[in-house]
Amino acid sequence: MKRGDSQPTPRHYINGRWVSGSTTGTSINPSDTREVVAEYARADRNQAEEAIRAAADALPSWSLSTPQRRADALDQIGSEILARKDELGTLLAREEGKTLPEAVGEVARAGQIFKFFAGEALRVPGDTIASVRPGVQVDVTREPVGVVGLITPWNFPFAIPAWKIAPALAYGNTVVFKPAELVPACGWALTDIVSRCGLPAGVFNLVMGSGREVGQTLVDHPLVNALSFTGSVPTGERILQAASARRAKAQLEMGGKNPLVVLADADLEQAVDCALQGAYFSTGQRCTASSRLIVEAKVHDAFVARLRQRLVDLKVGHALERGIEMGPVVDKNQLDQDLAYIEIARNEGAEHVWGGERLQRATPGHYMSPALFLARPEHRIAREEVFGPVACVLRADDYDHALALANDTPFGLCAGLCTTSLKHAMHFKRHADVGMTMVNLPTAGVDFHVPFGGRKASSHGAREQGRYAVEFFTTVKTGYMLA
Ligand code: TXE
Repeated sequence: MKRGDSQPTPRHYINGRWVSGSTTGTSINPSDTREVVAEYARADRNQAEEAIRAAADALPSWSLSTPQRRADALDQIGSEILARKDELGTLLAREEGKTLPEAVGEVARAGQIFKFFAGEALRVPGDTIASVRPGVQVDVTREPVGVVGLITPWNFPFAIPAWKIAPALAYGNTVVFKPAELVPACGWALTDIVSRCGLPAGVFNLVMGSGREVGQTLVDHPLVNALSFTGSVPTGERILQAASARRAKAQLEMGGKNPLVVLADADLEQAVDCALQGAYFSTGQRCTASSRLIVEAKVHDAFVARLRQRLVDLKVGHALERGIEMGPVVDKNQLDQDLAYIEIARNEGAEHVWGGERLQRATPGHYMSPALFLARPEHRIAREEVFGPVACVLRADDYDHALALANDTPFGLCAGLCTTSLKHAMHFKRHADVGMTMVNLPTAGVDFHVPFGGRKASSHGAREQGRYAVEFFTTVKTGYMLA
């Protein structure tokens, strides 16, 4: 296997030092599987425990650090990420396979998140409230929740770690960060930047390796006070059970089967654009992807014809190639999963419109064409998260039927609506059973300074991002004093 041009050799970062792993692993470029992106250290249980103890030892002092110190550190991290966004974006595109513009955009967002939480570190909220008893003063203050374990997926290897690490540090917690195994170089590059912002040893630790060994050690360890996880539903459920059993705080962001409703009065070009971006960009590997396109009967055929044409024209290829609109699938396992769902859809009688085939390109990679089916609500392709460039269209009789279909899912992350009707837009915003709604916008692509999260099987615990992140990363104390 050939090596990448500037191949990093990621090591763990434990107690302020870079350390080798008990074993090593490789991450591979999904656009060109001959290319090793990184040979990285893999931790065992002992190293994970070492990182947890370092974070626990650093907690008493860091939890009392001044907001100014935390703000300065986060601001410095954000500045460096933003200054290096093209270089880091290239690394991300090589390791995860999203297109270069998507990758640079994600890195920039990570930088903005650190800048945002630099500000929030200076605005830790609290209350003073009049007591019901004479002469008594009451205040409500927030303290760090403690040692936090951050377990992240491969699909946003800069942005998701950023939106967990930044608030964790802003509110005075210490961190053990475990990135997904497919993207160690991105986790390491972020840690490299964090390691140079003046944090005391042990405040921030990186351990790479398997979910089963390293991740599970974080989940089970009594010194880890809180766990913030993004990933699949089965793993999230296991983490929740284990965390609840030992009363650790848990925040979970998991899957989605997000609807985009297109009403007959919508601007059709805009609706097709929303569907294309929401369902297929980032190769459909987003928890906010619109994988169910619910279209009112009157415009159903016209919508399908236009979307099909856009899919025929969509340029799929090497993530670093100029003009490419959709990169490869992240790895062979995910590609197999995507192709298996194409088979399931065909076998269950969904009508194939376009795509869903393996593609050959100049470099050997995990390429597939974007897939579109016409489905019925009971089809698995309309109910289960595929996590690839695969979407289905469901026909709706009218708005009420479309809303019912939109809510007919175990998930509840986000929901989109394309319409020119203010009445329907307002109704949908209120009645879609999700954490985020988008009107005349793609379901994927959200702001960095407002809450992110869902309902039902999609999420558990306090919201991430924006001012609401304070809920998870702090714990409240009520103080009474006789004046
Ligand atoms: O997810 P996992 P994977 C879906 C998507 C994908 C599938 C599997 O369908 O095909 O999940 O992806 C860590 N204790 N999504 O395997 O297993 C793991 O190492 C503690 C959708 O990547 O959930 C990684 O760091 N940690 C989703 C993280 O959990 C454990 C995004 C996520 O891995 C662990 C990602 C354990 N026992 C995948 N087991 C979305 N909707 O955003 C694993 N991990």
